[in-house]
Amino acid sequence: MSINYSERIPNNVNLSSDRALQRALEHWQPRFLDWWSDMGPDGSSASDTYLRTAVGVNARDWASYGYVKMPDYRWGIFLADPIENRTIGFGDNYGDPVWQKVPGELRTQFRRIIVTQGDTEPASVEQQRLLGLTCPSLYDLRNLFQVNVEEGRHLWAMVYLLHAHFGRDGREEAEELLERHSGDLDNPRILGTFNQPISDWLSFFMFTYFTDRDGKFQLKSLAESAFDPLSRTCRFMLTEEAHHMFVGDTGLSRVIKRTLQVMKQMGTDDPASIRAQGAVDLQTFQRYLNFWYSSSLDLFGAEESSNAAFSFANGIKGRPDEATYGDHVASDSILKIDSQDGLKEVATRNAMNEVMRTSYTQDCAIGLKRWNRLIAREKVDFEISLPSSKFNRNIGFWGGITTDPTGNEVAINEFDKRRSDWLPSESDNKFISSLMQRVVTPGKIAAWLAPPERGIDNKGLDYEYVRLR
Ligand code: BYC
Ligand code: FE
Ligand code: FE
Repeated sequence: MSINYSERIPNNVNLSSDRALQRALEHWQPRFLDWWSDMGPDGSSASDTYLRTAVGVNARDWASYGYVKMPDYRWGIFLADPIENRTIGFGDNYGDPVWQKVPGELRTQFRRIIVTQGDTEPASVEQQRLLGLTCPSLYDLRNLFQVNVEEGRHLWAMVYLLHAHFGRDGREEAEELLERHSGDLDNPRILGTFNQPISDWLSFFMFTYFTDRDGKFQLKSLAESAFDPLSRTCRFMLTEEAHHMFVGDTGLSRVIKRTLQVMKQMGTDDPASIRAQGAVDLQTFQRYLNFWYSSSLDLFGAEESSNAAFSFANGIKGRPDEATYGDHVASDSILKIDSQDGLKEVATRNAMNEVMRTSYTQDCAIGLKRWNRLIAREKVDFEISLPSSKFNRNIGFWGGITTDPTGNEVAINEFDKRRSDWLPSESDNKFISSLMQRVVTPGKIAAWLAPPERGIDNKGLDYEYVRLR
């Protein structure tokens, strides 16, 4: 299905055939642009950025590259092609045809989940608003901007569903998505992690590695939905999402590579000496990882959740890669989950958040394996690890319980004493901030991370990915 770019709102949903919907979205569009100009990447609007824009929804040739001023980016509404005769893949309605409309009795729950998904997208743009001012290279700046415009488009995707399927309530929710703001004390974003500041690029890479990966898993589970327009929307979003995690994965690899170079040159593993050379010591890296990973684990919700059971039973949200499971109804099995009172038996449907969190953890571990190979190759005695899923949690069985990174419970005063060994401290933040010097000469790269292995779209590393104005 091709994308119509002659319209004000590019789309492949035949928007012009529904005048009321088209008008409603054209009414929302200037508000979105105002929000982008107030809350989007700071000081970026006049610069030409080498961006990819979606031009189709096929796996091959779906994007084209070119210089774009971000306010002119063609945000639009793109759904993956329908799958013929698609049937519901899980829950009480397993095997029935999928729905093109939201069943009346499920409206509230669908709306809530679409709003929650939609809320994270502009939140992340707000969190990353100032990073351009301290970019380590033009290559990295371009990647930041690419992520930002695509998160903006993901907001469009959810706003389309709200407008097209939820009437007046949906339109109101779409307005509110532009009114809540990350970190706003009176009107914050819905989920915890999206109110955390991302004020340096180490945090940005951690966020795109760990938090965008939550996005991957949530989108995969919504791609299973019985509500077909939601499924098709999320399937296309996943195409864009892969690059966000690539930015995190390669960004963190480059930080480690640079640290290892410095350690080798200086013949030291002393954090202070490594810092003195302007690189990130592995201990600090581990603390940032502990923070962003544990915060992202909370995004899956509680281990035992009646919301999750309802969503699964009613076809709202399946498991990522549902087809790989044997039992798609999951109505008479249990899962044993570690709680403070020992192993707790939870009905599988109520444990769906935990099922997803477990697959997420396995996916997170893949990058660490690679990073640890880099470290081992240099004969450095250090292993980066994911902390226990009990560590530093705010949601679920372990919310508010103090443990060490291996998951052993410790008293609160012990936690407070050891906190700066386990989580980024003020002085860590200060040090990392001190590394954040803006580098915008084509081909040059800040000293705290290694250059990328290759450029974007077969362009060289010295390509002028952003023409700053
Ligand atoms: N912070 O029954 P429970 C992305 C609330 S990332 C604050 O376990 P449920 C992206 C919960 O809302 C993907 N509150 O909840 C990444 C509930 O509140 P109420 C985003 C939290 O519903 C990077 C209560 O606690 N997409 O796309 O089973 C850049 C009880 O919890 C949190 C989605 O999340 C938290 N962390 O699960 C850009 C998909 N966790 O109802 C973008 C849509 C839980 O009692 N959302 N609560 O007031 C969902 O599927 C579900 O809402 C959740 C929560 C999985 C998030
Ligand atoms: Fe997104
Ligand atoms: Fe993303």
